[in-house]
Amino acid sequence: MPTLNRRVFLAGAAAFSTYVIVDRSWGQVTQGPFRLPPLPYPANSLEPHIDAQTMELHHGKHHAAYVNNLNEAIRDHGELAKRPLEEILANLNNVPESIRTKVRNNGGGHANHSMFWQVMGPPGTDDGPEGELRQAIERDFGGLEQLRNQFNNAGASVFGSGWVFVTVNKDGRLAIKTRPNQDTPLMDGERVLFGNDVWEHAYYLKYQNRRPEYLKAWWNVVNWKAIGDRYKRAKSGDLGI
Ligand code: MN3
Repeated sequence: MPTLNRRVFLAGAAAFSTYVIVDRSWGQVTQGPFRLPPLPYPANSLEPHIDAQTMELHHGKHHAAYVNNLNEAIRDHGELAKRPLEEILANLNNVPESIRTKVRNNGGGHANHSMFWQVMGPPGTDDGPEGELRQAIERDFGGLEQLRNQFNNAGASVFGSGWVFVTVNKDGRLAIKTRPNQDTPLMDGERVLFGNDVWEHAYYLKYQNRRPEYLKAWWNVVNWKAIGDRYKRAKSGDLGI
C-alpha cells in the first residue's frame, strides 16, 4: 500500500471503526484504471451455501489481486485501458506480447469474478428463470433441471482450476462451456450469461474436495432476476463482461 494511502487508511481506521470493515471487505487500495467492484450484498448473505469467510477472501483478496495485477501489467500501456475489458480480452493478440499472459490471467480473472458476484444473491428470494430466458432454457436444454445437471457435470469435469459457463449468442441461444484457469468465452468473442467458479478457493473452506456438492448447492444462490437482465442485454447487444 502506498505511504499516503496507508496514512489515510490508518487515520480513517482510528476515527471510524466502520472504515476498517469496509476496507477489509473491499480489499486493498489499488491504483490504476481497473477497480474492484463492491459486492452487491453482505459477505454473509449467501450462507449457508457459501460461507462469509470464503466470500470475504474470494472477493477481498483473490479478486482484488487480479485487479491489482492487471493494473500493474498495463501500467506502461495506458492506451489499453481506454477500451472495455471484454474488447481487450477478445483481442489478446493485439496486447503486447510482454504483458499478454498477465492480461489474459488477471483480466480474465477480473471479468470472471465481476460477472460472478452479479449472478448470485441471497437464497430464498428467487422465483427461477422467467419469460424469454425460461423459454430459451427449455428450448436449448429441455428445462431447468437438465441445464443444472449438464452444467454441474461440466463443472465437475474441469481438471484443476477453471470455470463453467452458460454463453448466449446474439440470437439468444444458450450453450455450456468450460475454460481452464481464468480464461473466459469472452476471449473467443462470445458473451457470458453466467458462470460458476470451480477453483478450490471458491469452495474449499466449506466443501473441501467435494466440488460436486458445491456445484449442487450453488444453485440456491443463483440470482435469476440478474441473469434475466443479462439475457435481455445480450440480445440487445449491450452485455459487457
Ligand atoms: Mn475465484
